[in-house]
Amino acid sequence: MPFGQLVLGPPGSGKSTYCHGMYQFLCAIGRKPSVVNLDPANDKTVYPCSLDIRDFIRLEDIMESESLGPNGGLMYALEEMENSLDEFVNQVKSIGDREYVIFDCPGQVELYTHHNAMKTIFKTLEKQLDFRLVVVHLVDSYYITSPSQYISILLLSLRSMLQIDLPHINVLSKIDLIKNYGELPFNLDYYTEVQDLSYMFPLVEKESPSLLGQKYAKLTEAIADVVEDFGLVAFEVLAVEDKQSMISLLSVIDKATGYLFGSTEIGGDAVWVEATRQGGYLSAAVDIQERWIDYKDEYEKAAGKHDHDGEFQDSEGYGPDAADAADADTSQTNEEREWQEAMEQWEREHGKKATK
Ligand SMILES: Nc1nc2c(ncn2[C@@H]2O[C@H](COP(=O)(O)OP(=O)(O)OP(=O)(O)O)[C@@H](O)[C@H]2O)c(=O)[nH]1
Ligand SMILES: [Mg+2]
Repeated sequence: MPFGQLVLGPPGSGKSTYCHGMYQFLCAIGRKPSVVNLDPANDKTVYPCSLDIRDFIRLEDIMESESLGPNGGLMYALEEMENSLDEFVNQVKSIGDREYVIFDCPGQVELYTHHNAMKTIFKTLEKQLDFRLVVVHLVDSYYITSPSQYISILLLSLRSMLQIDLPHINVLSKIDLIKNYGELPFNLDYYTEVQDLSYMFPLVEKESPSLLGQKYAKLTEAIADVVEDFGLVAFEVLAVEDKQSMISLLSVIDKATGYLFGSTEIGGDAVWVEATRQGGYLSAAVDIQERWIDYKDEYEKAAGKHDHDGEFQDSEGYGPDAADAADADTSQTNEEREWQEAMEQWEREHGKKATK
């Protein structure tokens, strides 16, 4: 039974970067992933692409032939794909390593909130190819810096959960940048656990002092009530280059798909599976407020990283297939050492050998 991650989120939320990072990370732990580009606008795939929708349909061609703008063109392209689902299913079937597939999806939010094409495509993968799927919904953590935008992303996440109707993991991406945006009124856990939203209301009102703004504040409060009533939304945090954050996220994803509880692992990652089954890597998880805000610099100093003032260095490889071939040898050596240390720590904590 194949497993799949459907990577969704608004434009620029970090989907393609995540697909690349997750691909490298999975390679490093011994799983054999494939990546499928489902975004007809994504003409710069940074990861090794096992199937690229752009080989069949390209946004710029649709825009020209149908005289549509980028949004209309994308909807049209996805509807075309929905109309040729058999062809798509055959293409996915023909992927060599298709036991674990990461799908890089387009960024238009209407595709996840009310349009049916994506949902039909995902459900077909589930039904016809027996995929165990999980949605990884990325939202830029910048949005938590504004109270009303925070409520908006809660609604967006809830809408996507209800529309797509698959196991859903919401993620605040680019958390390494959050400290640069200034002080937050609450600890990070408040935002990730979606705690009592009534604390947010005075801040929303302060944000919009005009008369129209007050009505807007009331609307925002009503939306917050809806989100709280459902009680479904929560967030993980992610900085793609930070291994601990990838480890935590993959542990959550593996639980959601049931990968951890499968009878056999699908390829070479027995150590990972055994350790996460017993909570070994999660027990090493750090407090996110401390890690990303209060003691960010100390953590990074301890890890031997230089402060790039928030500049994202998209070059650190997780494994042998890292895109930056020049650094491949060094990053592989570092990775192996860190992996070895993590394994030894797990063995110490559990008082037994990890089986490989
Ligand atoms: N600091 C930081 N930057 C990131 C991270 N992830 C992605 N980025 C940056 O965010 C920008 C957008 O990333 P993409 O991966 O192209 O985002 P996307 O969601 O695929 O964008 P679209 O396909 O256009 O919707 C790039 O400049 C990335 O380098 C992260 O974890 N930390
Ligand atoms: Mg992209």
